[in-house]
Amino acid sequence: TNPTPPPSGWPSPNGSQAVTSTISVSGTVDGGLKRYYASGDMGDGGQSESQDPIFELANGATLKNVIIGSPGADGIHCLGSCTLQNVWWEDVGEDAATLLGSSSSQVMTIDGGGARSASDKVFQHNGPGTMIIRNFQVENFGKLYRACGNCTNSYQRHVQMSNIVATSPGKALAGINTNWGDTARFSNITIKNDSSHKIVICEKYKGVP
Ligand code: ADA
Ligand code: CA
Ligand code: CA
Ligand code: CA
Repeated sequence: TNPTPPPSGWPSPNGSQAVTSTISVSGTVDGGLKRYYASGDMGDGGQSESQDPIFELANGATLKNVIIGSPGADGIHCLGSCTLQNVWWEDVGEDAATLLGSSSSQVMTIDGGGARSASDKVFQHNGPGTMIIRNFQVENFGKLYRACGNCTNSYQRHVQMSNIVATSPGKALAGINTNWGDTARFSNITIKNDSSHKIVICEKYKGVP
């Protein structure tokens, strides 16, 4: 096969919009590469777990061409299957995006875009199902993906990553709970500027409900 290389270079925003309450998305929404950032009491983008998402996607929704600025609060939530296409996080907040929902057949697809400055997690998988991350770049991060280690539903979760460029500093591409049957698949992974080999591909955890 001849994989599509991930996009390189960060987009410059077409203007900025302060978001003071979560924007609900259903169907397909094109953000026009505007920068959206949290304002008011949404959250400061630190590590507090009580922050609001900037966007919340209904099952079946697609959000494309969006830049999440700073503060990023709790990023983007998906309530079921969803697609994030060409979405960029300039300074990841508590995390960048979360898959919630309750169907084992749901799929969240992140295609294109990138994330930087994530103190901890970028993509957080709390519901069951599969997260697909492709054509994506990440730099200065904790984990690119984490299957929830303490969610009360001990779901099986799956992740597939392809065409990823991860630039140091970073800790791990994926963290999964092998006791719950989680799986992770990787293809075409490029690690950059990591001469002391600190970035781990997959960390295996024991999930505790
Ligand atoms: C942490 C926390 C989880 C969940 C998650 C999230 O991993 O332990 O319970 O809150 O963050 O959704 O951000
Ligand atoms: Ca969290
Ligand atoms: Ca950050
Ligand atoms: Ca979160």
